[in-house]
Amino acid sequence: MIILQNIKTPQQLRLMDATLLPQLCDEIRQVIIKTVSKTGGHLGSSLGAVDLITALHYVFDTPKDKIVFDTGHQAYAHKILTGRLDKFNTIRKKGGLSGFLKIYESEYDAFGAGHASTALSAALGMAMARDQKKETNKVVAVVADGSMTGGIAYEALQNAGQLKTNLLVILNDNQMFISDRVGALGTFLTKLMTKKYMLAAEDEAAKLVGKISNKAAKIAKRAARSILFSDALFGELGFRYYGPVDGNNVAEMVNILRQIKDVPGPVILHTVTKKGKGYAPAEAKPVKFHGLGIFDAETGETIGASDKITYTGAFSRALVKLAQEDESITAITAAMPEGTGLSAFRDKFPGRYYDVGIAEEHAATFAAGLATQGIKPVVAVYSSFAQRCYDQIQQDVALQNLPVVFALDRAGIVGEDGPTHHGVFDISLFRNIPGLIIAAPADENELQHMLKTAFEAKAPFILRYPRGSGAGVEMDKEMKALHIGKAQWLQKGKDANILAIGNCVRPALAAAEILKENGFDCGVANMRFAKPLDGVAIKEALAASPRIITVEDNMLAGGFGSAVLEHICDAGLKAQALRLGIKDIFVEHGKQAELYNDVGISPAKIAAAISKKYKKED
Ligand SMILES: Cc1ncc(C[n+]2csc(CCOP(=O)(O)OP(=O)(O)O)c2C)c(N)n1
Repeated sequence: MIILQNIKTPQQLRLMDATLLPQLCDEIRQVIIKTVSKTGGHLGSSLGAVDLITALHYVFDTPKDKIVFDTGHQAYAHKILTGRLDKFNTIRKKGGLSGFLKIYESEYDAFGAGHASTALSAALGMAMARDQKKETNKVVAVVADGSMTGGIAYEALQNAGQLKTNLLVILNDNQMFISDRVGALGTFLTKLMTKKYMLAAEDEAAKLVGKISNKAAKIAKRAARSILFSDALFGELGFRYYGPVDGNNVAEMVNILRQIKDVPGPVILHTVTKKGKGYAPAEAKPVKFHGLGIFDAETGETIGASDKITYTGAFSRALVKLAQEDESITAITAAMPEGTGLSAFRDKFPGRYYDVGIAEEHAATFAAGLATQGIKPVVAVYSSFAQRCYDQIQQDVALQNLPVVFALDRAGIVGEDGPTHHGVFDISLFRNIPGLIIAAPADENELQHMLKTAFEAKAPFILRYPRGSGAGVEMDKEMKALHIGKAQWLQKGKDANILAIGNCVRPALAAAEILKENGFDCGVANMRFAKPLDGVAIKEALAASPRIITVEDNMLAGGFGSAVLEHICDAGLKAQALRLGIKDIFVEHGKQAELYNDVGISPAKIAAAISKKYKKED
């Protein structure tokens, strides 16, 4: 770290001799590899963007000039170059740096993100604010090819074409999403990359005037490009297109950025980079190294992976099994075949599998369309990304009572990815939709039965389950459909009863054990369904004791506990109630278990809350 240790700010970077930039980029890469091997994180995208980010901070006057990173998972070099090198080893740890960008973490983080495809809109807003205030700073959006598949990116593009303000969009094309690239946009970008004759034509144009002056040559180059690409997609949308250029060549990036920095109006610079650049294991296996846990930096081997089946794995297996028996079952992912466990389905049933790109809203309505024709679609999506499709689920699916299954993985607190990724809103968000069923399994075995239930329900169905290992329970050989809206009593208590849902059932049981040791007889019901609720079980709980406790890994506002209270009120029942779940805060990042403990959903914390509320009243 000969050079990097002396760079505390981008201002210092800009004083450096440009010839040293390649070495600086190497040093940044070494820091990223070493750190992420110990913390886990988004490695491949960040390594690929090092040179591009270094060139941006070298050429632009940050933080006055604004750089908006889409999603933010590729921006580790940005953190390192903007005064956070010393804290970089805390990344993704509780109290440490976020794995994404946050406007309250640094003045250099112009805009926070975590969900894809927002950079163009945010950057355009900043550019228009600048114009309104008659300021002169530059605004740059850095968007990768995957994030360009999200609908909001096009909404922004067409708006930018209309507004015609100065805005530079770096389209960072690494030809990969998390998984292999999908979609027609990718084909279009590849076409641009392979149109070598365009570059040849540009050189010809430059040669014609090259001897006259450098400036003239540059203008000729630009003219050649804008003519050659004038009929391309971006040109039609009002953008001037430059590229493709080698985004992993920092010297070339500095040159081109200097050339186009002052070009007026909306500009797209198409950079081509390699995911995992500079780290052989990540270059060889870009899917594995997109985002991963700790690993051996020497070999790239993962360390300490659990051999218990995950909820995702249980879903994946159950789905393949069910699809073997029913060929109308069809699976849809929004660019996450590995994360959602659909890759096994894809490999087995390629004709019934769709990866629609980072387009959750489209995925939902596309599934609705399939369902109108008798297909049984399952949309496998992370809970947090499903937030994007409230309208589609409400209007296109539920209002028409179409039997689409939404498998919401990563429901609850997810851990290190933090507040952009916690799936703690879905019960509140979707519970108000008439006719929609919301189920949550207490373990991986129940998950497989619920998936069968979902396909047989003939109604819109949300199945939500958490990130990580299952409980390690035995898996039944046969899947059976459950009674929709029926809870399961695990034990009934005389002193109080916990009504728990999904991932909270086991901590609730453990809490009841702790209370029992203190002579407090607490029952537990696995409620299974947040909608429809089991009114009979609620009545039974209140018959045993007026004291009930609801436990959920969702926001308390409008969540499962609220549903129980609504039922109690509407049914004219009387109860003393305690609701445990996530209070009115955004949960930060950290280890899943420590965050659950922080929000009060751990056996000890649940037991303590119950003791506090009810024991004193005795
Ligand atoms: C709305 C939304 N859906 C899904 C994701 C999960 N996700 C994170 S990065 C990524 C791939 C992004 O691909 P690209 O923009 O090409 O960036 P790269 O990782 O290749 O650098 C996906 C699907 C997300 N962050 N946001």
